[in-house]
Amino acid sequence: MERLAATVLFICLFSFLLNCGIIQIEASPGSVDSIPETQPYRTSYHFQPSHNWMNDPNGPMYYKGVYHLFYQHNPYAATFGDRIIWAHSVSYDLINWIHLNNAIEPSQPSDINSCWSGSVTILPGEKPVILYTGIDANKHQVQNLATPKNLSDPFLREWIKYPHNPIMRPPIGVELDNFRDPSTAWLGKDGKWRVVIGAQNGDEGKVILGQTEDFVNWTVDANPFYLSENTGVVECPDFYPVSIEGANGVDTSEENLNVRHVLKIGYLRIPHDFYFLGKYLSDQNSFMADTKFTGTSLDLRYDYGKFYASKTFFDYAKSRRILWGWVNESDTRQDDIDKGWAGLQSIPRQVWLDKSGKRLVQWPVEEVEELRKEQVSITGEKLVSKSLLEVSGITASQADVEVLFELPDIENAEGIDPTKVDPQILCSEEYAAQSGIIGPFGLSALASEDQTEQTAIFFRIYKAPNRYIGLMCSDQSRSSLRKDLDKTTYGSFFDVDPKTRTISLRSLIDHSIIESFGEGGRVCITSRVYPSLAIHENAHLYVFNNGSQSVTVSKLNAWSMGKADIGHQDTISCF
Ligand code: DQQ
Repeated sequence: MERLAATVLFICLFSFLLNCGIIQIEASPGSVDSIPETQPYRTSYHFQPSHNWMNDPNGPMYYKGVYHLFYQHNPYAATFGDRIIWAHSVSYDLINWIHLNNAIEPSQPSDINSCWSGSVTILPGEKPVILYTGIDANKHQVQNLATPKNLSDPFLREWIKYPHNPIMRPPIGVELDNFRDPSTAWLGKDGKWRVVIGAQNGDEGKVILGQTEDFVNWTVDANPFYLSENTGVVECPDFYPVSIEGANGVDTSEENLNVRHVLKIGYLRIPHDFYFLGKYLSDQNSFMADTKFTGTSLDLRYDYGKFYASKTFFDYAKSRRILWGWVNESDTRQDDIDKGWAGLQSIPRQVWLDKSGKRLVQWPVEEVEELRKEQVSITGEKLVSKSLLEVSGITASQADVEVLFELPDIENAEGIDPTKVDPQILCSEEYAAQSGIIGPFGLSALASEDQTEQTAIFFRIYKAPNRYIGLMCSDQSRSSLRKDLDKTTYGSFFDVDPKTRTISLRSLIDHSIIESFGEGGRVCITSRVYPSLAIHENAHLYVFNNGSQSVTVSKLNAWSMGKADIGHQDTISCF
């Protein structure tokens, strides 16, 4: 009897310590040293939970000195499921994270079948509120409200649901099971708060406007704030102002002549995040976008690779707007089950309006540079045709690389009509190993020594009618010897200034993800890759030029990256 009691006590204590992360039976996510061979794709400085499924970032905010990230999580499996919850982590620097207890789980009739995406709004007096989508008992999508239990806890560990949820239901003209993902609210001059919500009616994608004075009583406008034909449902809309000058961000409620507005939408059918710049006409509750959605490569995207269901927030501590995006896997469902996890968050990016006023610029938050360790540099190195130069002396599987290429006389560039070609198709036809005139040149990352595996992030330069354009590609076609992977090659065009004749590239490499920022962050491409040879110390990094004209590496700096602390469990919540 005594032995049984002792065993029970031991099991209880063991599971308590395990749950609280005081003892761990698997290596914490992370360092080059700690990643076991069986987990070569686990990242070292990209946010992810210790195990199981993660998708959209939810409700990011800065509150009392602490950054908060909630996210869509299936705590029971490495695949999406029918009981999705809001997991919750906090950070002092956006890079090292503490995992807290789950913030919101199904419990009310209005969210009993899942707690889907939503946002945080910080109300006057520093009072955060969460709006999220509940999948109710009838599998209909409704919007719910939750508030913190204790505002003096900067970690906001506990959230209380409004007892009379839901606070919004689909209006006429919106399908009952396609009304989701409330945005952060902004305050109008009339004293009313407004949010946008994604929706669908048949083939139409809609963004619906909700208005309130108290966050409890809402009117939902059946007239869409934005409408697109033949697209299907809009997911995770985001609506915010950007300054017309400079990189500083502004509060979501800012509305004056110094700002323009961004409407971002995701389409489930074409899972990319598209954005429109335009003018917000607050008195008419409408948005005049500069461009229309065309379903072609002309549409602006945050990222031309894997990056979806993103969300921004205004970080008033540093006057910047920060963007998070979900970076999905490119391997199979069975791989995810075998790995025991799926899904990453991008490195948070500062986002602002480009000087041209025609697109946004994104750049990894400065805090990530704290992880930079050993540095190697190359300056003034001419890459003649068919050059391959190794960047050695750093951990190529976990690195940050910045490079500036100097172009030859671009008069010699090949001609192209960018309106007649899809850059993504061009990237897969004119892939990295093909020879052009100016380019392909760029980085070959997560490469094996014999180059049989490599992910090339590269450029080609073209002469278009009346201007010069660059093509930026991320070529996954040779990223792995494994066959069962999505190896889609991504790409986009951008304008090249014939006066500067330089092209910049920064890539954040982290075992199975490469986030690349071309032209100072004007073109971004994120790739997931799963090399079988180029892992850990067998991964190499090169600069290359396969164009017939030489290009010069005028400056390259590369750093080994340290491991972020992302496996840390909040212990206070265990006691
Ligand atoms: N993911 C959530 C939805 C959202 C979708 C469900 C986007 O709220 O529309 O996990 O990835």
